[in-house]
Amino acid sequence: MAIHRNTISKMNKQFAKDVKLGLSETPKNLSSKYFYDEKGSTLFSEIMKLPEYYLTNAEFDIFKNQPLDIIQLLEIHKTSYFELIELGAGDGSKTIELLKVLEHENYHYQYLPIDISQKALDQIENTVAQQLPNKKITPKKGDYFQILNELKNSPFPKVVLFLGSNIGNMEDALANSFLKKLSKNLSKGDKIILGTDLKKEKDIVLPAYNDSKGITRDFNLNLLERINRELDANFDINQFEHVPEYDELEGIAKSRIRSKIDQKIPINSLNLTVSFKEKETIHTEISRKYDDVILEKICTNTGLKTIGKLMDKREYFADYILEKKS
Ligand code: AVJ
Repeated sequence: MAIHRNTISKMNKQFAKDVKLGLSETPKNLSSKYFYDEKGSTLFSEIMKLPEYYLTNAEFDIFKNQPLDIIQLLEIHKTSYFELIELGAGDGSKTIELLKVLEHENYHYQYLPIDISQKALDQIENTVAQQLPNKKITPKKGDYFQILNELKNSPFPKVVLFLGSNIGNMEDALANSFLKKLSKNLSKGDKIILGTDLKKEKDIVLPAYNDSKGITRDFNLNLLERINRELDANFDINQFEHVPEYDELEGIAKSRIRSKIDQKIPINSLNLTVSFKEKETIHTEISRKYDDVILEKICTNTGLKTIGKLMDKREYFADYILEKKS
């Protein structure tokens, strides 16, 4: 038991630090990167299947219906070998549609999904084993940039996939520095496929973050439950609510957790008691929605230029093809 507790406390040092800081600031905040523990990852899989969460289907549509257009925009030749690197591949269901066509068309490439979660990598290996039994893939477990840095030494052209509008969780300035770092790990001519959810009416966006089954609510409030589990706290999630909003003009969906009452919550592992006023909120997530102007803005001084854009038929979602020009 002691060993068990020790291992856990070691793993959660950064989490503990970030929770302590975030809940001491005004306004209170917690990073959306902490959504994805085991329970959160399961809830996110359920979100992706919800009718209101149009993002996954829209991007799947692009990969299912326009793989040849994607390949054409990537300017890759059947004779030359390339590396297809995916950052945070999830279950790989979109990418597999591209892989199927690359296989069928006899392209020469290696598929390298990168994830910090071994479970995610196992899932991709299974998907590929089932749908393309002859394709050997090269999963890499670890930090995106650490692995990209290792891969930088290979002499082959690269295509990096960063799908699902995962970039949308970053403020624009952070997205810009993320793309700068990514670009530094690439060579001239390399490509990126960047999945982005597009700006659109509130009637479509907001329900994606406020589904009728309440899965997104559970996903958001799981952050408090995670603090209970990992930091020995006492949040009663019935005394908190999920508050999503979408500002159409700004194009950012925001999620907060709001206290229903005045309350004080002890977080024992942090030696901290957090006070909430009635209606006080914790900021937990932003989901940026893009257009060409914002995309260009986050590409500023990255050396990356848009050379193509593919959208689903409803034009809800776009996969931008970026090229490293300098
Ligand atoms: C995985 C970051 C793309 O922001 O749409 C889903 C996460 N949050 N429902 C998103 C999420 C609430 C999702 N991303």
